[in-house]
Amino acid sequence: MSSFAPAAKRSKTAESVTDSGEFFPGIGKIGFKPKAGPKEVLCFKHYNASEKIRGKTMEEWLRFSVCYWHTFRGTGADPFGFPTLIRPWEDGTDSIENAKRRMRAAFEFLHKLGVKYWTFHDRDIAPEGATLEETNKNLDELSDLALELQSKYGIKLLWGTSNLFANPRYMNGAATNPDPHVFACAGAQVKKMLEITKKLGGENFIFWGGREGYQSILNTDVKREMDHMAALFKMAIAYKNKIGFTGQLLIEPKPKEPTKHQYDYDAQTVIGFLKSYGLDKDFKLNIEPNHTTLAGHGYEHDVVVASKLGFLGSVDSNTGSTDLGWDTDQFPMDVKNATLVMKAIIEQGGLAPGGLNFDCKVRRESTDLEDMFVSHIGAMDTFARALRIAAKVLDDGILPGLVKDRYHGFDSGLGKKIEENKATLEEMEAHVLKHGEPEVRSGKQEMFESIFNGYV
Ligand code: XLS
Ligand code: CA
Ligand code: CA
Repeated sequence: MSSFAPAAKRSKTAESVTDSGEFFPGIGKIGFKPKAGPKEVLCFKHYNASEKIRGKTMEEWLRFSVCYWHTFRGTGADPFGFPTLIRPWEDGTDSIENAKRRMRAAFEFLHKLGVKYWTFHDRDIAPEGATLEETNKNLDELSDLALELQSKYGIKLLWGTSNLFANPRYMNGAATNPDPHVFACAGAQVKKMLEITKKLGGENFIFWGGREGYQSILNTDVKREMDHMAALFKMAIAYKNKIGFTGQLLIEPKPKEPTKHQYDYDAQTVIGFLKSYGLDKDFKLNIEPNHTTLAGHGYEHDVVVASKLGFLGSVDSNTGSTDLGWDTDQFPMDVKNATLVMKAIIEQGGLAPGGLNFDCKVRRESTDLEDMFVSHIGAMDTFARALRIAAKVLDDGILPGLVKDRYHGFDSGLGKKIEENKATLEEMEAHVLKHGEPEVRSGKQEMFESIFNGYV
Protein backbone atom coordinates (compact mmCIF):
# COMPACT_ATOMS: atom_id res chain seq x y z
CA MET A 1 0.00 0.00 0.00
CA SER A 2 2.78 2.40 0.82
CA SER A 3 4.83 3.97 -1.89
CA PHE A 4 7.70 4.49 0.55
CA ALA A 5 10.58 2.22 1.44
CA PRO A 6 10.49 0.70 4.93
CA ALA A 7 11.94 2.93 7.63
CA ALA A 8 14.93 0.70 8.27
CA LYS A 9 16.10 1.06 4.67
CA ARG A 10 15.78 4.82 4.67
CA SER A 11 18.71 6.73 6.03
CA LYS A 12 21.15 9.38 4.88
CA THR A 13 18.63 10.47 2.26
CA ALA A 14 18.40 14.05 3.47
CA GLU A 15 20.40 15.39 0.51
CA SER A 16 18.48 13.51 -2.17
CA VAL A 17 15.23 14.77 -0.66
CA THR A 18 16.47 18.34 -0.94
CA ASP A 19 17.50 17.74 -4.56
CA SER A 20 14.10 16.40 -5.58
CA GLY A 21 12.46 19.45 -3.98
CA GLU A 22 9.59 17.36 -2.60
CA PHE A 23 9.50 15.70 0.78
CA PHE A 24 6.35 13.67 0.18
CA PRO A 25 6.71 12.54 -3.44
CA GLY A 26 3.77 10.56 -4.73
CA ILE A 27 1.28 12.30 -2.44
CA GLY A 28 -0.65 15.22 -3.90
CA LYS A 29 -3.11 17.59 -2.35
CA ILE A 30 -5.66 15.54 -0.39
CA GLY A 31 -9.09 15.85 -1.99
CA PHE A 32 -12.70 15.28 -0.94
CA LYS A 33 -13.94 11.98 -2.40
CA PRO A 34 -17.15 11.01 -0.62
CA LYS A 35 -17.61 7.94 -2.79
CA ALA A 36 -14.11 6.52 -2.29
CA GLY A 37 -13.96 2.88 -1.32
CA PRO A 38 -13.01 1.62 2.16
CA LYS A 39 -9.38 0.97 1.17
CA GLU A 40 -8.79 4.45 -0.24
CA VAL A 41 -7.33 6.28 2.73
CA LEU A 42 -5.51 9.21 1.15
CA CYS A 43 -8.67 11.26 0.65
CA PHE A 44 -11.40 12.83 2.76
CA LYS A 45 -14.72 11.03 2.71
CA HIS A 46 -16.47 13.39 5.14
CA TYR A 47 -14.39 16.56 5.49
CA ASN A 48 -15.54 18.94 2.79
CA ALA A 49 -13.82 22.20 3.77
CA SER A 50 -16.13 24.58 1.92
CA GLU A 51 -19.45 22.89 2.77
CA LYS A 52 -21.71 25.07 4.91
CA ILE A 53 -23.24 23.77 8.11
CA ARG A 54 -25.29 26.02 10.37
CA GLY A 55 -24.02 29.17 8.66
CA LYS A 56 -20.29 28.39 8.68
CA THR A 57 -18.07 26.27 6.48
CA MET A 58 -16.66 23.04 7.85
CA GLU A 59 -13.24 24.66 7.74
CA GLU A 60 -14.49 27.54 9.90
CA TRP A 61 -16.11 25.25 12.45
CA LEU A 62 -13.23 22.83 12.71
CA ARG A 63 -10.15 25.08 12.43
CA PHE A 64 -7.81 22.09 12.24
CA SER A 65 -4.20 22.49 13.23
CA VAL A 66 -1.14 20.22 13.09
CA CYS A 67 1.36 20.22 15.95
CA TYR A 68 5.03 20.44 15.15
CA TRP A 69 6.39 18.50 18.13
CA HIS A 70 4.86 15.08 17.57
CA THR A 71 4.57 15.22 13.81
CA PHE A 72 7.98 16.71 13.03
CA ARG A 73 10.06 16.06 16.14
CA GLY A 74 8.62 12.71 17.18
CA THR A 75 10.95 9.78 16.62
CA GLY A 76 8.92 6.90 17.98
CA ALA A 77 11.46 6.36 20.77
CA ASP A 78 9.91 5.13 24.03
CA PRO A 79 11.41 4.16 27.41
CA PHE A 80 11.97 0.67 26.04
CA GLY A 81 13.21 1.29 22.54
CA PHE A 82 15.08 3.41 20.04
CA PRO A 83 13.56 5.66 17.35
CA THR A 84 11.54 3.90 14.70
CA LEU A 85 10.32 6.90 12.68
CA ILE A 86 13.21 7.64 10.36
CA ARG A 87 12.28 10.69 8.29
CA PRO A 88 14.19 11.28 5.06
CA TRP A 89 14.72 14.99 5.71
CA GLU A 90 16.52 14.31 9.01
CA ASP A 91 20.31 14.01 8.89
CA GLY A 92 20.65 13.09 12.55
CA THR A 93 22.01 16.50 13.61
CA ASP A 94 20.50 19.39 15.52
CA SER A 95 21.84 21.91 13.02
CA ILE A 96 20.12 25.02 11.70
CA GLU A 97 20.32 23.51 8.22
CA ASN A 98 18.42 20.43 9.36
CA ALA A 99 15.89 22.59 11.22
CA LYS A 100 15.21 24.55 8.03
CA ARG A 101 14.85 21.44 5.87
CA ARG A 102 12.45 19.95 8.45
CA MET A 103 10.39 23.14 8.43
CA ARG A 104 10.08 23.04 4.64
CA ALA A 105 8.87 19.44 4.94
CA ALA A 106 6.35 20.51 7.57
CA PHE A 107 4.83 23.23 5.40
CA GLU A 108 4.65 20.92 2.38
CA PHE A 109 2.78 18.47 4.63
CA LEU A 110 0.34 21.13 5.93
CA HIS A 111 -0.29 22.34 2.40
CA LYS A 112 -0.93 18.87 0.97
CA LEU A 113 -3.16 17.93 3.90
CA GLY A 114 -5.14 21.16 3.48
CA VAL A 115 -4.86 22.26 7.12
CA LYS A 116 -4.68 26.02 7.64
CA TYR A 117 -3.05 26.13 11.09
CA TRP A 118 0.01 24.86 12.92
CA THR A 119 1.27 25.00 16.51
CA PHE A 120 4.76 24.76 17.99
CA HIS A 121 6.95 25.18 21.08
CA ASP A 122 9.94 27.50 20.75
CA ARG A 123 12.34 24.55 21.04
CA ASP A 124 10.58 22.48 18.39
CA ILE A 125 11.66 24.68 15.53
CA ALA A 126 15.14 25.89 16.48
CA PRO A 127 18.05 24.33 18.37
CA GLU A 128 19.07 25.75 21.75
CA GLY A 129 22.43 27.51 21.71
CA ALA A 130 25.05 27.79 24.44
CA THR A 131 23.61 31.09 25.69
CA LEU A 132 20.21 32.80 25.71
CA GLU A 133 21.44 35.21 23.02
CA GLU A 134 22.42 32.35 20.74
CA THR A 135 19.17 30.47 21.39
CA ASN A 136 17.12 33.57 20.62
CA LYS A 137 19.14 34.20 17.46
CA ASN A 138 18.37 30.66 16.24
CA LEU A 139 14.71 31.25 16.97
CA ASP A 140 14.80 34.54 15.02
CA GLU A 141 16.31 32.77 12.03
CA LEU A 142 13.84 29.87 11.99
CA SER A 143 10.84 32.11 12.63
CA ASP A 144 11.91 34.24 9.63
CA LEU A 145 11.65 31.09 7.53
CA ALA A 146 8.30 30.21 9.17
CA LEU A 147 6.98 33.65 8.25
CA GLU A 148 8.07 33.16 4.64
CA LEU A 149 6.51 29.67 4.43
CA GLN A 150 3.29 30.80 6.15
CA SER A 151 2.79 33.42 3.49
CA LYS A 152 3.85 31.11 0.61
CA TYR A 153 1.23 28.49 1.58
CA GLY A 154 -1.41 30.68 3.25
CA ILE A 155 -0.95 28.90 6.58
CA LYS A 156 -1.45 30.55 9.98
CA LEU A 157 -0.24 30.00 13.51
CA LEU A 158 -2.98 28.81 15.85
CA TRP A 159 -0.75 29.10 18.90
CA GLY A 160 2.79 29.33 20.09
CA THR A 161 4.12 28.09 23.41
CA SER A 162 7.35 27.82 25.38
CA ASN A 163 8.85 24.46 26.21
CA LEU A 164 9.43 24.93 29.94
CA PHE A 165 9.86 21.24 30.76
CA ALA A 166 12.50 19.49 28.60
CA ASN A 167 15.70 21.26 29.62
CA PRO A 168 17.22 19.74 32.81
CA ARG A 169 17.14 23.19 34.44
CA TYR A 170 13.35 22.77 34.66
CA MET A 171 13.39 19.36 36.35
CA ASN A 172 11.94 20.86 39.56
CA GLY A 173 9.49 23.03 37.66
CA ALA A 174 9.79 26.31 35.76
CA ALA A 175 7.55 29.00 37.34
CA THR A 176 7.16 26.74 40.40
CA ASN A 177 10.88 26.00 40.77
CA PRO A 178 12.25 26.72 44.26
CA ASP A 179 15.08 28.70 42.59
CA PRO A 180 14.20 32.21 41.29
CA HIS A 181 17.07 31.96 38.78
CA VAL A 182 15.21 29.11 37.08
CA PHE A 183 11.99 31.15 37.28
CA ALA A 184 13.89 33.93 35.47
CA CYS A 185 14.91 31.49 32.69
CA ALA A 186 11.24 30.61 32.23
CA GLY A 187 10.25 34.28 32.18
CA ALA A 188 12.94 35.12 29.61
CA GLN A 189 11.75 32.24 27.44
CA VAL A 190 8.09 33.30 27.64
CA LYS A 191 9.04 36.91 26.81
CA LYS A 192 10.85 35.84 23.64
CA MET A 193 8.13 33.39 22.60
CA LEU A 194 5.40 36.01 23.05
CA GLU A 195 7.40 38.18 20.64
CA ILE A 196 7.83 35.33 18.15
CA THR A 197 4.14 34.38 18.38
CA LYS A 198 3.20 37.99 17.67
CA LYS A 199 5.66 38.14 14.76
CA LEU A 200 4.00 35.08 13.20
CA GLY A 201 0.48 36.42 13.73
CA GLY A 202 -0.31 33.69 16.29
CA GLU A 203 -3.95 33.75 17.36
CA ASN A 204 -3.34 32.29 20.84
CA PHE A 205 -0.53 31.60 23.30
CA ILE A 206 -0.56 28.46 25.44
CA PHE A 207 0.75 27.60 28.84
CA TRP A 208 0.75 23.88 29.48
CA GLY A 209 2.05 23.31 33.01
CA GLY A 210 4.90 21.00 31.99
CA ARG A 211 6.53 20.30 35.37
CA GLU A 212 4.43 22.72 37.42
CA GLY A 213 3.42 20.28 40.11
CA TYR A 214 5.17 18.11 42.65
CA GLN A 215 6.59 14.64 43.13
CA SER A 216 6.58 14.83 46.96
CA ILE A 217 4.53 17.05 49.22
CA LEU A 218 7.31 16.72 51.84
CA ASN A 219 9.71 18.98 49.93
CA THR A 220 7.04 21.28 48.46
CA ASP A 221 5.48 24.58 49.54
CA VAL A 222 2.28 24.30 47.52
CA LYS A 223 1.08 27.83 48.30
CA ARG A 224 4.31 29.57 47.32
CA GLU A 225 4.55 27.50 44.14
CA MET A 226 1.04 28.45 43.04
CA ASP A 227 1.69 32.10 43.91
CA HIS A 228 4.80 31.99 41.71
CA MET A 229 2.93 30.40 38.83
CA ALA A 230 0.33 33.18 39.04
CA ALA A 231 3.18 35.73 39.14
CA LEU A 232 4.53 34.44 35.80
CA PHE A 233 1.04 34.65 34.29
CA LYS A 234 0.70 38.25 35.49
CA MET A 235 4.04 39.11 33.89
CA ALA A 236 2.87 37.50 30.65
CA ILE A 237 -0.33 39.58 30.65
CA ALA A 238 1.68 42.76 31.27
CA TYR A 239 4.18 41.99 28.49
CA LYS A 240 1.51 40.89 26.04
CA ASN A 241 -0.25 44.23 26.53
CA LYS A 242 3.02 46.14 26.33
CA ILE A 243 3.99 44.70 22.94
CA GLY A 244 0.42 44.78 21.62
CA PHE A 245 0.03 41.03 21.17
CA THR A 246 -3.71 40.51 20.83
CA GLY A 247 -3.83 36.70 20.88
CA GLN A 248 -5.79 34.83 23.54
CA LEU A 249 -3.82 33.41 26.50
CA LEU A 250 -4.73 29.83 27.32
CA ILE A 251 -3.92 27.30 30.04
CA GLU A 252 -4.02 23.59 29.23
CA PRO A 253 -5.05 21.40 32.17
CA LYS A 254 -3.49 18.01 32.84
CA PRO A 255 -3.76 16.05 36.11
CA LYS A 256 -0.46 14.14 36.12
CA GLU A 257 2.60 13.30 34.02
CA PRO A 258 5.36 14.26 34.13
CA THR A 259 4.80 15.16 37.82
CA LYS A 260 2.60 12.96 39.97
CA HIS A 261 0.38 15.93 40.71
CA GLN A 262 0.09 18.82 38.24
CA TYR A 263 -1.39 22.06 39.60
CA ASP A 264 -3.52 22.53 36.46
CA TYR A 265 -5.36 19.31 37.29
CA ASP A 266 -8.54 19.75 35.24
CA ALA A 267 -10.86 22.45 33.89
CA GLN A 268 -12.64 23.21 37.15
CA THR A 269 -9.35 23.35 39.06
CA VAL A 270 -7.83 25.78 36.56
CA ILE A 271 -10.93 27.98 36.50
CA GLY A 272 -10.79 28.11 40.32
CA PHE A 273 -7.09 29.00 40.17
CA LEU A 274 -7.70 31.77 37.62
CA LYS A 275 -10.46 33.26 39.77
CA SER A 276 -8.41 33.00 42.99
CA TYR A 277 -5.57 34.98 41.44
CA GLY A 278 -7.70 37.47 39.48
CA LEU A 279 -6.56 36.06 36.13
CA ASP A 280 -9.95 34.98 34.83
CA LYS A 281 -10.45 37.96 32.51
CA ASP A 282 -7.19 37.32 30.66
CA PHE A 283 -7.11 33.55 30.30
CA LYS A 284 -9.19 30.80 28.76
CA LEU A 285 -8.57 27.08 28.58
CA ASN A 286 -7.13 24.76 25.97
CA ILE A 287 -8.73 21.41 26.69
CA GLU A 288 -7.12 18.15 25.70
CA PRO A 289 -9.74 15.40 26.24
CA ASN A 290 -6.86 12.94 26.54
CA HIS A 291 -5.89 14.75 29.75
CA THR A 292 -9.52 14.85 30.84
CA THR A 293 -9.67 11.05 30.82
CA LEU A 294 -6.36 10.93 32.74
CA ALA A 295 -8.11 13.05 35.39
CA GLY A 296 -10.72 10.33 35.70
CA HIS A 297 -13.49 12.11 33.78
CA GLY A 298 -15.33 11.20 30.58
CA TYR A 299 -13.69 12.33 27.29
CA GLU A 300 -15.98 15.33 26.76
CA HIS A 301 -16.28 16.41 30.41
CA ASP A 302 -13.73 19.26 30.51
CA VAL A 303 -14.77 20.60 27.10
CA VAL A 304 -18.36 20.84 28.29
CA VAL A 305 -17.51 22.25 31.75
CA ALA A 306 -15.07 24.83 30.35
CA SER A 307 -17.55 25.83 27.66
CA LYS A 308 -20.54 26.17 29.96
CA LEU A 309 -18.51 28.33 32.37
CA GLY A 310 -17.34 30.55 29.49
CA PHE A 311 -13.72 29.39 29.46
CA LEU A 312 -13.40 27.11 26.42
CA GLY A 313 -10.76 28.72 24.18
CA SER A 314 -9.31 25.85 22.17
CA VAL A 315 -9.11 22.07 21.98
CA ASP A 316 -6.21 19.66 21.56
CA SER A 317 -8.15 17.01 19.76
CA ASN A 318 -6.37 13.83 20.66
CA THR A 319 -7.34 10.82 22.66
CA GLY A 320 -5.77 8.51 25.20
CA SER A 321 -6.17 4.82 25.76
CA THR A 322 -8.46 4.30 28.72
CA ASP A 323 -6.85 0.92 29.42
CA LEU A 324 -3.49 2.64 30.04
CA GLY A 325 -2.72 5.15 32.78
CA TRP A 326 -0.58 7.57 30.80
CA ASP A 327 -0.72 10.16 28.05
CA THR A 328 -0.73 8.33 24.71
CA ASP A 329 -1.67 11.23 22.43
CA GLN A 330 -3.46 9.11 19.86
CA PHE A 331 -5.41 10.33 16.86
CA PRO A 332 -9.12 10.76 17.70
CA MET A 333 -11.09 8.12 15.80
CA ASP A 334 -14.16 7.77 18.04
CA VAL A 335 -17.12 9.46 16.34
CA LYS A 336 -19.35 9.45 19.43
CA ASN A 337 -16.78 11.18 21.63
CA ALA A 338 -15.99 13.69 18.90
CA THR A 339 -19.72 14.39 18.48
CA LEU A 340 -20.07 15.34 22.15
CA VAL A 341 -17.15 17.75 21.73
CA MET A 342 -18.56 19.26 18.53
CA LYS A 343 -21.97 19.65 20.16
CA ALA A 344 -20.39 21.80 22.88
CA ILE A 345 -18.45 23.79 20.29
CA ILE A 346 -21.53 24.48 18.15
CA GLU A 347 -23.52 25.43 21.24
CA GLN A 348 -20.97 28.10 22.13
CA GLY A 349 -21.00 29.41 18.56
CA GLY A 350 -17.55 28.14 17.49
CA LEU A 351 -14.00 28.01 18.80
CA ALA A 352 -12.31 30.97 17.10
CA PRO A 353 -9.71 32.23 17.77
CA GLY A 354 -9.06 28.71 19.07
CA GLY A 355 -9.12 25.57 16.97
CA LEU A 356 -8.88 21.79 16.94
CA ASN A 357 -5.19 21.10 17.25
CA PHE A 358 -4.01 17.57 16.58
CA ASP A 359 -1.60 17.11 19.47
CA CYS A 360 -1.28 13.52 18.32
CA LYS A 361 1.49 11.18 17.34
CA VAL A 362 1.43 8.21 15.03
CA ARG A 363 2.25 4.99 16.88
CA ARG A 364 5.91 4.02 16.89
CA GLU A 365 4.88 1.04 14.79
CA SER A 366 3.33 3.31 12.10
CA THR A 367 6.58 3.90 10.29
CA ASP A 368 5.56 4.82 6.75
CA LEU A 369 5.62 8.46 5.70
CA GLU A 370 2.10 8.10 4.38
CA ASP A 371 0.96 7.16 7.91
CA MET A 372 1.43 10.84 8.77
CA PHE A 373 -1.27 11.67 6.23
CA VAL A 374 -3.52 8.68 6.89
CA SER A 375 -3.67 9.46 10.62
CA HIS A 376 -4.53 13.14 10.19
CA ILE A 377 -7.06 12.42 7.43
CA GLY A 378 -8.78 9.79 9.60
CA ALA A 379 -8.99 12.21 12.52
CA MET A 380 -10.26 15.06 10.32
CA ASP A 381 -12.94 12.79 8.89
CA THR A 382 -13.90 11.75 12.43
CA PHE A 383 -14.46 15.37 13.43
CA ALA A 384 -16.21 16.18 10.16
CA ARG A 385 -18.69 13.36 10.81
CA ALA A 386 -19.02 14.56 14.40
CA LEU A 387 -19.80 18.10 13.20
CA ARG A 388 -22.53 16.82 10.88
CA ILE A 389 -24.06 14.62 13.57
CA ALA A 390 -23.90 17.28 16.30
CA ALA A 391 -25.51 19.82 13.94
CA LYS A 392 -28.33 17.35 13.25
CA VAL A 393 -28.84 16.69 16.98
CA LEU A 394 -29.13 20.43 17.59
CA ASP A 395 -31.24 21.12 14.49
CA ASP A 396 -33.73 18.42 15.47
CA GLY A 397 -33.87 19.88 18.95
CA ILE A 398 -35.17 16.61 20.45
CA LEU A 399 -32.33 15.95 22.91
CA PRO A 400 -31.88 19.62 23.88
CA GLY A 401 -35.66 19.83 24.33
CA LEU A 402 -35.70 16.83 26.65
CA VAL A 403 -32.86 18.28 28.73
CA LYS A 404 -34.64 21.61 28.96
CA ASP A 405 -37.78 19.83 30.03
CA ARG A 406 -35.95 18.07 32.90
CA TYR A 407 -35.35 21.48 34.46
CA HIS A 408 -38.66 23.13 33.59
CA GLY A 409 -39.49 23.49 37.29
CA PHE A 410 -36.86 26.21 37.46
CA ASP A 411 -38.54 28.26 34.72
CA SER A 412 -41.17 29.76 37.00
CA GLY A 413 -42.39 30.08 40.57
CA LEU A 414 -40.14 28.82 43.36
CA GLY A 415 -37.54 27.41 40.94
CA LYS A 416 -37.15 30.73 39.17
CA LYS A 417 -36.72 32.50 42.50
CA ILE A 418 -33.98 30.01 43.46
CA GLU A 419 -32.14 30.57 40.16
CA GLU A 420 -32.33 34.31 40.63
CA ASN A 421 -30.82 33.97 44.11
CA LYS A 422 -33.86 35.65 45.61
CA ALA A 423 -35.11 32.75 47.76
CA THR A 424 -34.43 31.95 51.43
CA LEU A 425 -34.16 28.79 53.54
CA GLU A 426 -37.37 29.80 55.35
CA GLU A 427 -39.20 29.72 52.01
CA MET A 428 -37.80 26.26 51.31
CA GLU A 429 -39.19 25.04 54.59
CA ALA A 430 -42.56 26.65 53.99
CA HIS A 431 -42.73 25.03 50.51
CA VAL A 432 -42.10 21.52 51.85
CA LEU A 433 -44.53 21.98 54.73
CA LYS A 434 -47.19 22.98 52.23
CA HIS A 435 -46.50 20.46 49.41
CA GLY A 436 -45.05 17.46 51.25
CA GLU A 437 -42.76 14.95 49.44
CA PRO A 438 -41.78 15.62 45.78
CA GLU A 439 -42.90 13.23 43.05
CA VAL A 440 -40.29 10.71 41.87
CA ARG A 441 -39.17 11.53 38.31
CA SER A 442 -37.14 9.14 36.14
CA GLY A 443 -33.78 10.42 34.86
CA LYS A 444 -34.38 8.37 31.67
CA GLN A 445 -30.66 7.91 30.97
CA GLU A 446 -31.20 4.90 28.68
CA MET A 447 -33.74 6.82 26.66
CA PHE A 448 -31.25 9.68 26.18
CA GLU A 449 -28.55 7.20 25.19
CA SER A 450 -30.83 5.44 22.71
CA ILE A 451 -31.88 8.70 21.10
CA PHE A 452 -28.25 9.82 20.82
CA ASN A 453 -27.30 6.46 19.29
CA GLY A 454 -29.96 7.04 16.66
CA TYR A 455 -27.92 9.95 15.28
CA VAL A 456 -24.45 8.36 15.24
C1 XLS B 1 1.51 17.47 27.01
C2 XLS B 1 0.78 18.59 26.41
C3 XLS B 1 1.62 19.49 25.55
C4 XLS B 1 0.97 20.82 25.29
C5 XLS B 1 1.88 21.84 24.72
O1 XLS B 1 0.93 16.52 27.53
O2 XLS B 1 -0.30 18.07 25.72
O3 XLS B 1 1.97 18.85 24.37
O4 XLS B 1 -0.14 20.69 24.47
O5 XLS B 1 2.96 22.09 25.54
CA1 CA C 1 -1.79 19.14 24.44
CA1 CA D 1 -1.01 15.15 25.91
